[in-house]
Amino acid sequence: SATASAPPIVPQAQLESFQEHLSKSTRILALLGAGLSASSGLPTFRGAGGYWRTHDATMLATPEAFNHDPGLVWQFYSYRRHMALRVEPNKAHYALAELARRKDKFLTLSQNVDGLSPRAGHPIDKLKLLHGSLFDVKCSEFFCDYKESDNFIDPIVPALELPRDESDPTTADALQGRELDIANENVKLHEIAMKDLPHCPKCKKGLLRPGVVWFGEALPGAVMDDIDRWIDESPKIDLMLVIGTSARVYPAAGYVDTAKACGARVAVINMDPEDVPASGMGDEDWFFKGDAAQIVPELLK
Ligand code: BV8
Repeated sequence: SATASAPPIVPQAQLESFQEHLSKSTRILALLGAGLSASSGLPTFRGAGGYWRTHDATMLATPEAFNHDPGLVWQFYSYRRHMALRVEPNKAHYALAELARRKDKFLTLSQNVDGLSPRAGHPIDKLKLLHGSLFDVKCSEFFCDYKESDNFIDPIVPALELPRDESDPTTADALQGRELDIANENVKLHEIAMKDLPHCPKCKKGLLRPGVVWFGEALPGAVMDDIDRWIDESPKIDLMLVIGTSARVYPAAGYVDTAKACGARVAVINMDPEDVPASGMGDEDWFFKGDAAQIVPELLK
């Protein structure tokens, strides 16, 4: 009996018009966000149960939070390192890596720090990690230049071992009745003695910190310069892919406007049409609603 054919992941007419443009594109820019990794099992920042809601990540992903309570911030990052190490890249990560191998003038800008694009074999010369990586660590002392990449030790120090049930130590219920209010300097989570936190092997003095860009910190200058040089080369960008991101965090989100100013056509892939802010969007050429892990491989076939 004929199997009931599943409804197409992407409406045929939209797919054809996109693929027609893709085949002729000579310079493509992609901006990736947490929605790309959602299907791999990593909660997005603001999705249900995502980090923002439970951790108030905007409070934790800051230099102030780290200076005030490095043990708490390290628990947040150690938990995310643990989660990211336990999941796999999905078909969309692989499809983007494949496109990068196929198209000479293609550049992926990822806001994600989860390490899944590198693990999918994305050519690193065509992948810019705008916000760093959970698996980079560096010395937090301004005078020390110690940096380490691909640190996959989990937990990075024994004191950061997760509770037996691997529950996230900093979610709202884990804090039941405990104040987690950094701004008002209230009680901390269970104490981790400073001496048990990761320290810099070079200067011996400083605490190591996650090699990510916190709110209020500048994105790596060299990365931004590389991107600007690439954008200024000819031919101009003619296609911009905005995948699984609410495009609310700047300056990363600004690249969408830059591509549009170059005359690029814009394809947005997002689970929630309402979530992509009007600014910089709303007049995209294609909006593909649904799971990036399903849609992106279809589009890039
Ligand atoms: C800077 C690393 C200046 C850390 C991150 C007001 C006050 C304070 C600051 C600001 C302000 N206004 C603007 C700013 C600047 C600030 C900013 O933009 N804030 C926002 C919140 C307004 N930006 C900064 O601070 C930047 N630095 O400006 O420095 C400066 C300059 C010179 C010198 C000194 C200083 C630094 C920003 C980098 C912050 N670090 N990450 C960490 O991860 O812990 S940002 C972090 O959040 C992520 O990296 C990501 O970029 C962002 C979350 O965004 P998304 O990835 O889009 O995730 P989100 O959950 O929001 O959305 C998921 C989307 O996927 C949704 O649309 C959803 O519908 C969709 N989706 C879900 N499931 C699926 C799906 N789509 C498809 N398929 C699915 N299955």
